[in-house]
Amino acid sequence: MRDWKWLRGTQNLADGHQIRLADVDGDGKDEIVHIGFVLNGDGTLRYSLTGSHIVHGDRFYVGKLDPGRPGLQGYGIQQNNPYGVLEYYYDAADGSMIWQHTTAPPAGDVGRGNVGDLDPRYPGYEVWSFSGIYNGPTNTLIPSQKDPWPVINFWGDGDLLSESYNDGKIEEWNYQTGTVERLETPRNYGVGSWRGVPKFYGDLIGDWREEAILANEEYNKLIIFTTNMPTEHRIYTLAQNPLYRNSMTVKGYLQSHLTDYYLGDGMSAPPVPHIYYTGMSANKLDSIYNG
Ligand SMILES: [Ca+2]
Ligand SMILES: [Ca+2]
Ligand SMILES: [Ca+2]
Ligand SMILES: [Ca+2]
Repeated sequence: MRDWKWLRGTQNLADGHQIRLADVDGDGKDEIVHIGFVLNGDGTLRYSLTGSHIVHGDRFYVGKLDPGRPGLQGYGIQQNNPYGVLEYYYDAADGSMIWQHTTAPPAGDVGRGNVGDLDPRYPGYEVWSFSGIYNGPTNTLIPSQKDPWPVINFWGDGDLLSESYNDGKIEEWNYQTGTVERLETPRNYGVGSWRGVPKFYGDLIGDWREEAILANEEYNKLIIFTTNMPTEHRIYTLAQNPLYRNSMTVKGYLQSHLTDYYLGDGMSAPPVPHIYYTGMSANKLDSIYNG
């Protein structure tokens, strides 16, 4: 049974190539998040970024980007923005802008952007497109010799800093040298998807590190890359996190899955998610995670 249907009508609201499902106000109910507007769970408009000069773009992210700020934060990039906006960073609960990077209009197509904890010297996630690597919470430009290509955030090694999955390679930006190092080359073993990303990726097996799914050349086998690196960090499997799980299910341009707690250097233990299997009590789940 359908509860509601949303019609754009004459509303000037920006969409992109993907939606996200996120509980932006932390009340336990998900909102429907587009690149330029958010609908409440009952189909009413929660906020629009049109007044902040946000139009269409190819990538946006909503997650816990700033451990020092309440709630969730968002970051997005813009395509041919008539106001010259290249990228922007905002409070996901109400859409208030925290910062924007602009150029003299008309701006070109930024095309790619990504978020992740690249640099432990700056608390919170870094965000980057083609304007350099910025620490999101402080809007600080971080010196870099070579930036990682802004595609897919990937947790694959043992530390809490993000790698990226780019063009069939798993790479990590080294904050001490300011350059990109390659950890593994999955494309040597199988076929990924359009634009150099895996067929699918996510934390499907075991702990919190992510798996990349490819196919063999004959397309009759799945090839799964999982980590062989030990870690001292113990986190419940990411697929049990509501925001991350929602991220894995949406279609469109494949974009990074994010958690609703801060997963990065200096993080504190994430709270147990308020979900449990049918027929299992919340206390039982709590004992599995914390017992
Ligand atoms: Ca909500
Ligand atoms: Ca950081
Ligand atoms: Ca790492
Ligand atoms: Ca895993």
